[in-house]
Amino acid sequence: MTATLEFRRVLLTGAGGNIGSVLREGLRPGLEELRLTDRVPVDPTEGTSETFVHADLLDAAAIDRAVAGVDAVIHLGGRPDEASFDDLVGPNLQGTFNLFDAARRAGVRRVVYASSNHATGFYRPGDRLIGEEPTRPDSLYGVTKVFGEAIGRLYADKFGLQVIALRIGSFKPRPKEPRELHTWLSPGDAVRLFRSCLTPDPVGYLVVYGVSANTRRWWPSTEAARTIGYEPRDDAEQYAEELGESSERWQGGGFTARDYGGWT
Ligand code: 15L
Repeated sequence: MTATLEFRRVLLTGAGGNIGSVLREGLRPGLEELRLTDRVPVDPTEGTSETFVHADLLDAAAIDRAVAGVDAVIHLGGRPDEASFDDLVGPNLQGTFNLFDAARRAGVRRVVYASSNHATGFYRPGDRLIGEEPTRPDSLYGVTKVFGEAIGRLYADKFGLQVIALRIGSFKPRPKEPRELHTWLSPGDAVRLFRSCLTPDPVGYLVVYGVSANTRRWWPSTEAARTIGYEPRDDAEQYAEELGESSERWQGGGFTARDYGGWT
């Protein structure tokens, strides 16, 4: 867990959110600075390498200040769920552009982008996805994640920014419903995953599913995961008897329903 990291000064956007709060402690070892940013105040842990820069993703000048001088960015910020287009367009589209463009102009070498399994939610449970299939978003939220991946790909190809898009499954202390026997990402594996994304080997553009070593995972380990050295350890199977079989028609579960998120 304290392996040498190539990227010593790292910015974490959305640091006050669900995943950000859990990652902080596990990311800190080996870093000179873990710079936190969010639109809400977040207290850096005293006596550690954490600092805090207050910034709204829509405020390009504030994002420039947040990004200045870091080697890598882990971009978790934005809305993490289905919402109206009006509510998603700011944080997930404009905000993601602001972040990538600030990184480009500041000479940041790597951006780790928190995408989602909902970029491919309209695949069947039997489809074993490796990240190279066409996207099939299951929601407007999923569409915004596809946009973030596309910006990442553009910036990798055009500007040489190293980009890893993580299609995160269900990040929770433990799986709570049958679908999550397939999609669970444990907190420990999330730390392993994000730390893997800071290892030295140069990457161009990679897509990796963020999932634990679940017996029933839909997303097998891939060349891209091996490139960054991600080796998950946890398995949702221990909860299988309690949770029962999942009967999803699509991988995206509830997000695929016609009325999910208030469509009329
Ligand atoms: C996500 O992308 C969401 O942010 C999270 O709230 C869960 O819905 C998760 O996917 C999931 O698929 O379980």
